[in-house]
Amino acid sequence: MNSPWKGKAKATNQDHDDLRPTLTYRHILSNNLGVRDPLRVVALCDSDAFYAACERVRLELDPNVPIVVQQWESIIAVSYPAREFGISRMDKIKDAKKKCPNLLAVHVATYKEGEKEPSYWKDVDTRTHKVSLDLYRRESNKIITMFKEALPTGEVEKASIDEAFIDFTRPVREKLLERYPYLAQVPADAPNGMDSPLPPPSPIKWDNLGTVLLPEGTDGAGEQSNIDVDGGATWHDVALSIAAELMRKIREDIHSKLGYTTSAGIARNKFLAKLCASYKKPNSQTILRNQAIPSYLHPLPFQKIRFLGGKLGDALAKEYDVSTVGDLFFLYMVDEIQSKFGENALWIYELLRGIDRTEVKEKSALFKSMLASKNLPKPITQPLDGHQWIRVLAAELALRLNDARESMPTLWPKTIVLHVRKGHETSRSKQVTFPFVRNVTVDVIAAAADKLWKELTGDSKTVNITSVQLAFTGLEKAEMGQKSIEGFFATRDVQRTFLKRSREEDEPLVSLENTDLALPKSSDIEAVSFQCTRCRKTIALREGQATGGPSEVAQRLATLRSEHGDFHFAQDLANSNEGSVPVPRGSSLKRQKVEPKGIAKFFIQK
Ligand code: DCP
Ligand code: CA
Repeated sequence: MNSPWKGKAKATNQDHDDLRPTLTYRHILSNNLGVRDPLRVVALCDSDAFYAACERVRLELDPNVPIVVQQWESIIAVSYPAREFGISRMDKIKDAKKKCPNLLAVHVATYKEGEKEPSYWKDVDTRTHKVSLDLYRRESNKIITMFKEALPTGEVEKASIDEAFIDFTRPVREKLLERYPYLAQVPADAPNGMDSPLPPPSPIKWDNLGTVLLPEGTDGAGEQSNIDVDGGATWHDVALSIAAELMRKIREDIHSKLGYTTSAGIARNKFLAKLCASYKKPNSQTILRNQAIPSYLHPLPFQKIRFLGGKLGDALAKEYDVSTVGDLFFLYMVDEIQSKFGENALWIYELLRGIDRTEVKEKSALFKSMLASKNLPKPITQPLDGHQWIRVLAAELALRLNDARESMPTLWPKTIVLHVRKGHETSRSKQVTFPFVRNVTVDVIAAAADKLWKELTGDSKTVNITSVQLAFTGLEKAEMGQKSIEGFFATRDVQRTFLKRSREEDEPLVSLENTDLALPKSSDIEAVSFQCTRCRKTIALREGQATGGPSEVAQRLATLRSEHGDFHFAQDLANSNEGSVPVPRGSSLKRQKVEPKGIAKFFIQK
């Protein structure tokens, strides 16, 4: 295969040939608006001081009131008026109050033993209460719904509780063709038909569209003053300005309808949109024009960039004595690096140029599992004491499932999983098919979970459980073949029936879908290891564990199998809450066979 670096070795600072591509009628009329579309526009919209804003709106307070949200003794959100007193998340409540005596500190809502709903209790205690983020999830969903309703042809991807990526490419294209209908007609005298270049756009009025970052020419990034007209604009700049108009309108609507201010970054891809979203906060939006990309990126310390931080960043900084994106940019011209890392470093090469072809995509996986968990400051020692925590976790799952079913009435969990950690030992889990009932109440969930709890604790007189997690997995819109499920929900009383699978038995201790551990084969029973069909690793009993009678060995192997399942379970749950991590782009990138050393190890496609 030809090297993707070909021709790049002699690149210069001007090597940003993708920044001003020649646009043709074929581009503008294409219906295939993928990640390589030259008029692609993406925004990242983030809510300002989100939890503090949710509490301010709930309490109907004046936006100028300094307010922080606390969780036990820590501050987790600081409103902008409170920030003016120098208060930050790092402060202890006591110190924050010294900085601002009028500070309002609201403790997050909590679930309390014996209560079905979370609330704002007077005395909260981590030994008896569990944090509830339900208010913030609900408010977050309202904001996401507003994005989706305002942009029926856009794509919205929730990136965290208060951030979303929005792909404006299609809505912008529609507006572009509506405003400049002459773009939809290839002129009769166009020299190359569809492949003829578009005429230059009219100058753009940037005023009131946000902070526009300066193109090259000054030291690093700067702001473009509110110039009335911009003669050097490209069609991509026009696309950005249309997205900025739409974004501003949605942000204004969110503010007037829900009371939240937001900040957005608008650029040609997710990486850059995210990078400039916090350029100016609060209640602001920043536009990064393609011409400004090099001057914006180069002065940034590269280790601050999400994918270039951590161990990879440390290793690069140490080995090459570099600190900024610009340093790395020029370093990457060097043949040595190219031959050393080859294709595997291509994604860094592209990132340094502000290229990111990650899609904006709604994550349906968001609904695949729902987890309520509690790390216990005081471990459970009596098996019977587990019940109260199970009810607390069941209350949270009931609330969250019923909330989700408001917009998706047939949403149904296939399975309920109970996961406990015993002291510092490894954790265990049990799962069972979830009964199909119309009303998912705390009682129904707690009954299923209690049964799992009994199975996990067995006949033990005492236990040492330091963490309890209860999860719904396999959440999907239920289908009942011929019968209308809505009819079922509308007409029947609470009754137990089951989805396709009707066994309510102890299933393999592997929890999430896709977790596909090999079931024991007869030849495995006397074996001392098994191969996980998911990660393909051979998992073996340790020396000394493989002794004893066949049934003892089989029992230990079964325990090992279940613990390995727990490991995947924990990993899946963690991953289901995280955004995607970029991997080297292009399907042609191959796995390395030889275990690489030094920095090279960071460039393997996982
Ligand atoms: N959060 C948290 N613990 C943290 C960081 C954040 O509980 N260590 C919660 C509280 C925040 C919310 O997540 O309100 C969103 O996090 P952000 O980092 O976006 O911070 P804010 O929205 O509070 O402030 P900003 O205006 O800087 O975005
Ligand atoms: Ca935020």
